[in-house]
Amino acid sequence: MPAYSMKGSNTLMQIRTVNLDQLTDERFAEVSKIASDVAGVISTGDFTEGSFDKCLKNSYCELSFVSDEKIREENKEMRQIDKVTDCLSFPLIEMNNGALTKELEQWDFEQTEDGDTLLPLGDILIDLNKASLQAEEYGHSETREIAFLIAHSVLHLLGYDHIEKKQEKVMIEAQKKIMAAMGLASSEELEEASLNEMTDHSDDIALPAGTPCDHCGYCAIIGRPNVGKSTLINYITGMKVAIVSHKPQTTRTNIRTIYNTSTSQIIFVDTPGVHNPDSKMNRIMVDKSFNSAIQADVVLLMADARFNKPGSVESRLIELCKENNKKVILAINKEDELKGDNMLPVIGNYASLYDFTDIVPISAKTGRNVDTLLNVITEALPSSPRLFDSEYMTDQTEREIASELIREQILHYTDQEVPHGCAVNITGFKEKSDNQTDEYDRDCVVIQADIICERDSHKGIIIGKNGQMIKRIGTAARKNIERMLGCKVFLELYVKVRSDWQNNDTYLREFGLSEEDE
Ligand SMILES: Nc1nc2c(ncn2[C@@H]2O[C@H](COP(=O)(O)OP(=O)(O)OP(=O)(O)O)[C@@H](O)[C@H]2O)c(=O)[nH]1
Ligand SMILES: [Mg+2]
Repeated sequence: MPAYSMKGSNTLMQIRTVNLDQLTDERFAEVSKIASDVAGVISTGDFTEGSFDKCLKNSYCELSFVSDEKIREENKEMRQIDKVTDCLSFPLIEMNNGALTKELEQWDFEQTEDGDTLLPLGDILIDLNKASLQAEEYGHSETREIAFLIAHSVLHLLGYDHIEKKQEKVMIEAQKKIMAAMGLASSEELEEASLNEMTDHSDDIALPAGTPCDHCGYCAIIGRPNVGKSTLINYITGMKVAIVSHKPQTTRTNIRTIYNTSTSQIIFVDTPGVHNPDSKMNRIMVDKSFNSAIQADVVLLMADARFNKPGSVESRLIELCKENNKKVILAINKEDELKGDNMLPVIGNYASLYDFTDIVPISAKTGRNVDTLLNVITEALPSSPRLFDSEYMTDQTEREIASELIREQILHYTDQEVPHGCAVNITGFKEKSDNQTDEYDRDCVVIQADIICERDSHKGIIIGKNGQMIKRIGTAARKNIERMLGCKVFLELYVKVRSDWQNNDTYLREFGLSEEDE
């Protein structure tokens, strides 16, 4: 028995279009018509499991046409890819290739004024400007490209994906069927070319630990919260090893990531931002930063170019380096935010404080000068055998990164003290595979996680009205975890209240935030 009852008029799935890109009325009507044609084909075709038919015919999604700027912003927020893209989908229902993977509940539905039940499937954003450029590039009509993108995005809402080859095939087939039913079929190569590409790291060269290196060692990145330490390591590794947010105190533990060239190896330690601790957890975080600086071969002190003078945190860190006689490189980050030659006074204000090995203005966000910084760090490291195999990218386990990717979405979607009072504890991480011979060939991973918060009121905010907030957090986190693991993920989130957990040794240990975890 389903956990819901629905009364509907059994019409067709609707794609409700929204004009956020100042399209003329005529243009908006034209593209809305394409959307409605796609909805018609999907509603009457065979793209969802039979038992979902009634739901599909009483469902809707919202499609907004947006500018380059808006889609870039959303792409960056949701997928950490700072690029204009053609379309983005934000599903609300847990599905796989048109079949529900979790039973629907009453709160998944909305009631209309007529007493009918409607199922919201999620939201889609499409950039028509990008679509036009792509149509030109692929040499087909703009209508075809727009129809393709709408169909592609709706399929995503229905649980189709192209992360794994097996899934990709199913999605391409569905996509082709829709285009053919609309009279817009074209060659297979075009379909495949239009699917988003995944980054491939497979061309890395294998350099085992123990082989001689001209320069090899540890570089601790320290600085106040929010200066961009994690952004820098993600840029350098080309991977999302550390979560980033515009809110301070994002990183809670030391994260090691490794940068290799054929003659060098830098083991970066991203550390929690140094601040005045107000709980046991925050004290532990600051101690982790200090300890990693003390133990490192070279310290990378990161400062924010927009504050042109060192503050108490920078002075305290410089003092620590002096006491321990450390080699320190100063990176002045966010130089993209400065106008003209305002960098020179900032450099001047720091240069007199310490005998820095070098001072390098950078932008961790755009990558400007990061290559120079890497050269300066490499030169400052001792000659030593390679300490880790070059394939080894980070000391974070998949489980730990998954937990951080969930916390990242809590930071993204909630405000004030809620995100800082939360921890995520992975309680289940089960890999499932049909292939008994290859342990890496997993079909999906089922993850259960507790979101721990400090108060009942916070729990209410995280769950949200009708569970909408936890659903958004879960969907966004699941997509990022799937990208990291390269397979389908089923994510179950539970919100629990543990007051004052940040001062409780047992909880800190359980959530991987105790002193002994180093
Ligand atoms: N404009 C600009 N913003 C940046 C740059 N580097 C990082 N940011 C932004 O600064 C914010 C903080 O970045 P993080 O990398 O999380 O900072 P962090 O130093 O690791 O912060 P904690 O983990 O809290 O210590 C994010 O919104 C980043 O997008 C940069 O070079 N330029
Ligand atoms: Mg950080």
